[in-house]
Amino acid sequence: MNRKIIHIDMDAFYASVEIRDNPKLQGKPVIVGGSPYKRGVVCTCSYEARKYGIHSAMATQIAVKRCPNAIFIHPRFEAYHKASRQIRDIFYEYTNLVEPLSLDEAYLDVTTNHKNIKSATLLAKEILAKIKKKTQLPASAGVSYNKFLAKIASDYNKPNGFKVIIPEQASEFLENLDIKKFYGIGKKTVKIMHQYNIYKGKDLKKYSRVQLVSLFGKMGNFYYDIVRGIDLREVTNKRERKSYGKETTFEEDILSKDRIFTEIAKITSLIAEGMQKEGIKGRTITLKVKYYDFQQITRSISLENYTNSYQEMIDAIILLVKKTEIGRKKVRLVGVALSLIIEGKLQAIQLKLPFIY
Ligand code: TTP
Ligand code: MG
Repeated sequence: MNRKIIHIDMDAFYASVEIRDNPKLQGKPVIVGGSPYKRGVVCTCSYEARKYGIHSAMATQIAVKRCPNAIFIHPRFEAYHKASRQIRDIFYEYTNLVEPLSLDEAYLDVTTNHKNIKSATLLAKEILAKIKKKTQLPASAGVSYNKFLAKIASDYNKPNGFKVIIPEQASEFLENLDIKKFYGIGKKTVKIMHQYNIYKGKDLKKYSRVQLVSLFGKMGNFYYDIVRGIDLREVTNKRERKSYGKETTFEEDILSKDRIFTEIAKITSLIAEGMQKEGIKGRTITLKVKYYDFQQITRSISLENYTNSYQEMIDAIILLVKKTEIGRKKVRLVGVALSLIIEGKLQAIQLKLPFIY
């Protein structure tokens, strides 16, 4: 059965967040990274800055030479993390099979999805619109039947890109694609391929599996497959997640048991909500308390069953609070975490569905 994979990648991510938060930067060459006068590097830059040949990981001293008018901004990671969480929350509205590759990109397997929508094109468009509405940030999407093609598709028309590659188009698309654009073929390999007259997919296709393995080792197998549109890697949400938790540091130290409990309840409710969205459950609940004098304690309890229910968590936490000095000693921080995490039941793929775009 053909899968339906969407790859979403935010455009000029850090720079777009900066431009959104300071509209005066709109249309200008914006560089997020180190200072242009020190030995720093470019994290990313706006598409306007890219016209000057500036790119990620370039020394800022070179960037400023290429574009003296560029506006340099120090990264604000908190803002990027916030946007990243927002887009992930949107992804989980559609499927549990979300595989983030970094803060700004993820694969989604929407073969079956929470909306019961068959068209992956429609879903991808809806996701892009939601991202725009929620974050006011630009993103690109690629839709295809495997990860490799979905990733290439999302990169194809950036920024604000959208591309679908259906199975019938894959062969021709890949034959005409520049080898440099093949995700997974690094710069050094491209150089070697050029020496063997491999510039496009169709040139790569002339080499047998045995030849490619003898040239590139194990990776030769991968190259042989991807140029034929074969990539069986699954979208996996099985990140090794050991715990799921949140904590709050109070603006001032608090003595009141009620006030502290209200904060604990808030955190717990966010944890329950987050875990339910991701379809994960935990069995051990830990309460962390840091007192005004920075003394820190943790109290844990293991439940009989795995849970992501707010009520079950809070019932256990009430017992844990009794084992602390909350109410008797001022508190500066509280945290709650669930560990022994398991994935919830992944949606079973039931039917042999036609590949509808
Ligand atoms: P990318 O998705 O590679 O780049 P981008 O989102 O800035 O631009 P686009 O996808 O439109 O080509 O990386 C996402 C963010 O990760 C990027 O905004 C900044 C950060 N990053 C670095 O800090 N250093 C790097 O070398 C790279 C590649 C990215
Ligand atoms: Mg990006």
